[in-house]
Amino acid sequence: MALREILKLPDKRLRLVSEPVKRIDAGIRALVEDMFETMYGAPGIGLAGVQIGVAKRVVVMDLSKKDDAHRPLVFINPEITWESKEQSTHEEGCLSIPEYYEEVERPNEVKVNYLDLEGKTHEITANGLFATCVQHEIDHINGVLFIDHISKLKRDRVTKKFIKAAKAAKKVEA
Ligand code: K1U
Ligand code: ZN
Repeated sequence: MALREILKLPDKRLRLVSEPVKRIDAGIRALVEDMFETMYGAPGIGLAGVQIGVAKRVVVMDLSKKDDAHRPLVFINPEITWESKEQSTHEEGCLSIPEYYEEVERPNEVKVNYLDLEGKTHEITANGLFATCVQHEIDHINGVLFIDHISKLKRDRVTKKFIKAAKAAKKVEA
């Protein structure tokens, strides 16, 4: 298991469209372990492979409450098969855009088809925080960030802030 670096805005690799997983092998199982260690370490409630630089359609999540037992969830090749017409708004954050939170409107309920680590197909219905988080993570594997769902003014403002921070960090490195 390894704690991996989480890519931050404006890293262009966050805009890659991830490739489907063809075979669930030891490499995928090791990737999932690293993703859980990285997500719990951050801490966060979800993580997509692309956020640690692995553009494969793998997502992990854990929506359990702080002092409760972990409830790890793995989604391989997840696909939204249905979304409700009804929309709802929730505040979102992103480990690739640390300390920035904004309200995002999305379908209230979605059905998601995916494979588990054994290669078995599942279809789940998600609502509330589960629906918000799974849509946020599926966006990641399609190269979409939650700031793409907010106003251009807000998106430009946060993007500029992160470009400036990345330049300052590069200067310190040099
Ligand atoms: O994909 C990511 O960047 C992870 C992100 C998931 C997410 C959060 C909220 C709404 C939609 C998607 C995060 O986990 S941000 C951190 C966070 O929400 C959190 C951190 C510690 C405790 C509880 C929540
Ligand atoms: Zn995110």
